[in-house]
Amino acid sequence: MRVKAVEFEVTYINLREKPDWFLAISPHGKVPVLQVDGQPLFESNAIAEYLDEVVAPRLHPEDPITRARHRAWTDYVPTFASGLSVYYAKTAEVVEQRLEDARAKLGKLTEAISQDALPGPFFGGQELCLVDAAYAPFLQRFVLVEGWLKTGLMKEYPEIAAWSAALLADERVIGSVPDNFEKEFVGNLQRRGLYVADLIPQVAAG
Ligand SMILES: N[C@@H](CCC(=O)N[C@@H](CS)C(=O)NCC(=O)O)C(=O)O
Repeated sequence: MRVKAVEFEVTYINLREKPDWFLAISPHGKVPVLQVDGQPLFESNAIAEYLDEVVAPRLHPEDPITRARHRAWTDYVPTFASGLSVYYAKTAEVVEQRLEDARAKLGKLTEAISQDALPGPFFGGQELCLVDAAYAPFLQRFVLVEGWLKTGLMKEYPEIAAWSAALLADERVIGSVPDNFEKEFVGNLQRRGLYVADLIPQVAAG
């Protein structure tokens, strides 16, 4: 199930071996890139906003103030994600050292939810919105890693846990990654030699 009924083709890029054609269209050598009529669009938010403008249904709120606040919280994604680098630490000591910073970022996101998103279940209320789309990939990964690392962080922030649960149960979020997502993700954690990789049960590690 998709949010937007639009024809598209996906090409997954091996980021350890980027093809030349990809480097030619991606100004920072990063994914995602969306090719529209031969024009490459880059930066997730720019791509999401473009699609929201050209393909119904509109996910951004109608009210300009609400929309601006939604954009502002979407801008917070990179800071939020950097705070959860606790999950990508190489040793147990570094996990400990990064917990406080993670709490600061989770606390800030809880403020966002309390001020702009309640009663949920999604950030914009009953309907999925672009803020959900921006955070979902990060929450999807953090929830997986938390399941193995068990820092207890998600339990400390019930609003974020509830939002994550709503997103992770949504068919549109589930369908946003390929079937082998967890296996590929685990392989990536192992290749990077991260602390959490040693805690993953064999069956998940495949
Ligand atoms: N601000 C960019 C960030 C994109 C980004 O960091 N992509 C990562 C994967 S999630 C990537 O392509 N990394 C490859 C690299 O930096 O070599 C966006 O939101 O599109």
